Amino acid sequence: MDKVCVVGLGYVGLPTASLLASKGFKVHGVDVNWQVVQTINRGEIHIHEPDLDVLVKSAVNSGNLTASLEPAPADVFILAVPTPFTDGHVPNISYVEAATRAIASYLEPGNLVILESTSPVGTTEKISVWLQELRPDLDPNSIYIAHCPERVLPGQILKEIITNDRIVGGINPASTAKAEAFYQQFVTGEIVPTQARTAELSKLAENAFRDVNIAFANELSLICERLNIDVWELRELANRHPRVNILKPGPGVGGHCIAVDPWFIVDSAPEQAQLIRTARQVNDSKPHAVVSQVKAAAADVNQAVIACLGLAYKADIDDLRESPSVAIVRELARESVGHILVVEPHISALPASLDSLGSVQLVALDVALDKADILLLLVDHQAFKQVDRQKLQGKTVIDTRGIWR
Ligand code: SAJ
Repeated sequence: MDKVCVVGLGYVGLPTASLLASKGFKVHGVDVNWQVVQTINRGEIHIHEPDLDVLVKSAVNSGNLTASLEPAPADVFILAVPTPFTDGHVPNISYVEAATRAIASYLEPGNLVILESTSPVGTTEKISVWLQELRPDLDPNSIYIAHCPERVLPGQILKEIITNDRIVGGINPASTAKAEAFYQQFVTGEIVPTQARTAELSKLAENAFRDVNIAFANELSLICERLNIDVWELRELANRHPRVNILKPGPGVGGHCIAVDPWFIVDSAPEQAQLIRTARQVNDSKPHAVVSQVKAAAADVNQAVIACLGLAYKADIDDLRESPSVAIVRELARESVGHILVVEPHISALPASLDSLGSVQLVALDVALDKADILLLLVDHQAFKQVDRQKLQGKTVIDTRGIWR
């Protein structure tokens, strides 16, 4: 079986590495963070994802998964590093470049390099150019390079890595074929060949599609508030049409994908990407609209105690990245809107950005329900869905997820 080197052991790299190891591949994982490397080598994990702990433990115990700061020779190199954006929403592919530099000296003729990170159009071709500069001794046709964007949904990663269809786009037909053959060994979904640039835009388009549709729902929620109409009832009614499927409004769009990737399209085609840009702006403005709602409610109460339920960017996960809930709590605290309590069952300490404010307190759900004048529901966690509705009596409830109707 192929030897695989996975660079970047985060939400995509670690599940991929441990899954491959469990299928019998010899996998060497690489991360720039020494603590992450040590944790994995102990058979433990540094991120929360259902069943990942068991998989990593058995992968490490079997001897098929090792981790270190440095790459090692392999047949297949998978790059799964972050691709954030810088100020002004410009994509930052410096981690992809650093990962390419890190593996360059280990490459041998016949190796396959796969970029799984969500990337702006043209990034896979750049890897080819960088490698030609770094390894002039290698015949460029002897190294196969392809983009196979990850499409897994946090919370269901281990299932979706296997069952999702995969798009595989090489920088040339030989690279596409080689990457197809690799994924065929462990993916049960269909593997669909294309070119690298099309694969890159396809992934970006998927997340932009979702963002635009959520923006529509969020805009409707603002329209409904203005017209004093219940957006959740409206959505249910409209969705009875056989060709209408309005997504759910919420406090804004979070996570490291949907709130980020559409900007990569805007950056590469700014004049054409009007709707995609506007959708981003609509979704980014939603947290402020929620803060305004809370301020209006708090104005009627003396020294209001505001309980904010949920910090994660979506239900039943511990991931706070780009979370609109964190932004809302921060804005409420900075503007001293009231005394702020936070409930987040998936974390044991506040993130530094909230802790440093000094005025935000992490409390248990019961305490929040007991003390709050205003209950601000930000995440539809299971624990919040089960709240006894009697406990909401006499409080001002702002339910951004529509779970307590
Ligand atoms: N959200 C709403 N209303 C909805 C659906 C979602 O407000 O009706 C919000 C969520 O609360 C959250 C954000 O949108 O804040 C994003 O959540 P999500 O579940 O839509 O997506 P992610 O970011 O967890 O994962 C997405 C997925 N992409 C698509 O569904 C097109 C996943 O398949 C990708 O692999 C992932 O991005 C990624 O890594 O790119």
